Amino acid sequence: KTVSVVSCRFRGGQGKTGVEDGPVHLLEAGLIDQVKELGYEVRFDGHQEFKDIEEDFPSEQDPDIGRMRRPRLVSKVCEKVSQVVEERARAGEIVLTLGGDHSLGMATIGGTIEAHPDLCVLWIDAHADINTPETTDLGWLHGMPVSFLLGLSQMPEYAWTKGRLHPSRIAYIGLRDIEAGEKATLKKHGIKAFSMHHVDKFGITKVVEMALDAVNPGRDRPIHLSFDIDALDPSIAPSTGTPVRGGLTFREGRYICEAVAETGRLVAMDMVEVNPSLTDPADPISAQRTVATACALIRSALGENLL
Ligand code: DIR
Ligand code: MN
Ligand code: MN
Ligand code: MN
Repeated sequence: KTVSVVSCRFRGGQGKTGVEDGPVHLLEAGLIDQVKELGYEVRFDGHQEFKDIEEDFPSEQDPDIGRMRRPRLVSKVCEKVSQVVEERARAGEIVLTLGGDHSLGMATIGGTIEAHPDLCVLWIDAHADINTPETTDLGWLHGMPVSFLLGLSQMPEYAWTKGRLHPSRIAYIGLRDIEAGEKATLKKHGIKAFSMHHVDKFGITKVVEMALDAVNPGRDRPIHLSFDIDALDPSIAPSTGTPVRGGLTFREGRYICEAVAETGRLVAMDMVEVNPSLTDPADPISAQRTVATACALIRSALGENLL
């Protein structure tokens, strides 16, 4: 089995510098060898190239649309990434996308679902990322990818998005910072969302089981695992753009990934929002710890520790 690494050094969906270096640090930490060690073939043909798009859409050529910031840049990059992910998923490879910010989620899941139409999604995050151009407060696209995947957001600049994901095919785990407009959208569409309150109440084992029962009751559907590192508690993953205290423990994070591996249905994974430049001066190894945590989650989803 081949794991296809799609490295996206992209930060245009949010406001902080450094998240584009996430993939570089994950690779420098030895991620490819770690994946090979698990018995996979690894395909990695270098970082995805966004230079042309970045030159075509510098900020002066990419004014806000309503509240949306850098809307054309994000759209063009995501359209390109989506094509790459689709092609690799069609080739039967497990597509591992390294971000970069979570606006990439519209690209990766949008691409995977073309190859696997019965796809279901687990979105692991402190945030729901389901704002629409109307509900967004800050305007950054990393808070909106799910609304495009579900077809709730439509605009000419995003005509390539197909909105093929049905709301019953996505479940969240780890939420703890949701805006009022997002909450209304989750309710309206009956989307299964497990917050940290549910993790405390039921335990991670039960929460993962309930999430999979909702989106994948027969455990026969292909699974896309979209992992925002900020789902984890900042004590284990501090180097990220929008940390929120009270997150998943290291074991809870790994348990989610292991449970997905156990199904044998993982077809794609995203590891996003690792920003090694955001380090606590009092904690010099914070970036290293965040990167090591991200690598461990990826290995878990690929079956490490399954006997
Ligand atoms: C906020 C923050 N809900 C937004 N979202 C973040 O910008 O829409 N997502 N940080 O990862
Ligand atoms: Mn996110
Ligand atoms: Mn997040
Ligand atoms: Mn984000």
